[in-house]
Amino acid sequence: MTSVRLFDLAGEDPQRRFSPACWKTRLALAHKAVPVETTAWRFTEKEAIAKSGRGTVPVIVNRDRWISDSWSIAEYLEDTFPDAPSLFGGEVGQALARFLNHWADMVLVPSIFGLIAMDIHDHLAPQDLTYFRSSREQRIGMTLEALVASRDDRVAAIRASMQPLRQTLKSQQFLGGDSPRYADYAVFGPFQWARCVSPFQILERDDPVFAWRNRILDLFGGLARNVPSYD
Ligand SMILES: N[C@@H](CCC(=O)N[C@@H](CS)C(=O)NCC(=O)O)C(=O)O
Repeated sequence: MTSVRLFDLAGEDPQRRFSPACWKTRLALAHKAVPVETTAWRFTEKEAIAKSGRGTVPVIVNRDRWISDSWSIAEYLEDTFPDAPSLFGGEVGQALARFLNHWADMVLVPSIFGLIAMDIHDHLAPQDLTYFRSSREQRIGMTLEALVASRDDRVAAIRASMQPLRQTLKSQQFLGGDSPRYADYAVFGPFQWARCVSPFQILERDDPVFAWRNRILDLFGGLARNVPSYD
């Protein structure tokens, strides 16, 4: 099988791959056992992914086909490699994974960003610093420093908001049930984002969510564990 190219967001250290969305795709490719070659990509390298029609990663290139957006990529992989283990476990699983993917992007990502924004900044390549700060500060309406200043006061509420996840993982090993599916990778992405750039402890060590996160870190020979990261 020819390998797929993945444009993968990197920090100043080209091995520090910290994008939550790229981690979803990285794990989806591993789940499908698709060989991958990654290209370290920085926020300001828009021209390198112009053929995808978007300015965000992940982007994959399979033969001469360019695909962007982690959800679209997951659907593409499911359709293109039907004989490999399923990412969704059928149409119902796909529909429910869509919800979890949106929950991860719209609830988890903004919450976690408020805890790690400065840590992301501090790991960026020099050429990305101004772009990252100005684009994010415009979005949040304050400085990165002001956003994270109260993180110690906010983390308990963020942990509490994860209660549905925690409760689910008390009765099953994975969001996919007995084995991991794309829903797991979609929710794991934001936790791996934090782990790759920040020593800040988002999850308590006795949290079932932490144990689940460790199970994902162990998958595929420790693919997500054995990278530049904290803890
Ligand atoms: N919903 C998109 C989100 C993609 C996205 O926002 N990616 C970020 C990295 S995590 C990015 O490339 N940002 C580029 C920028 O901010 O200019 C997906 O899942 O692929």
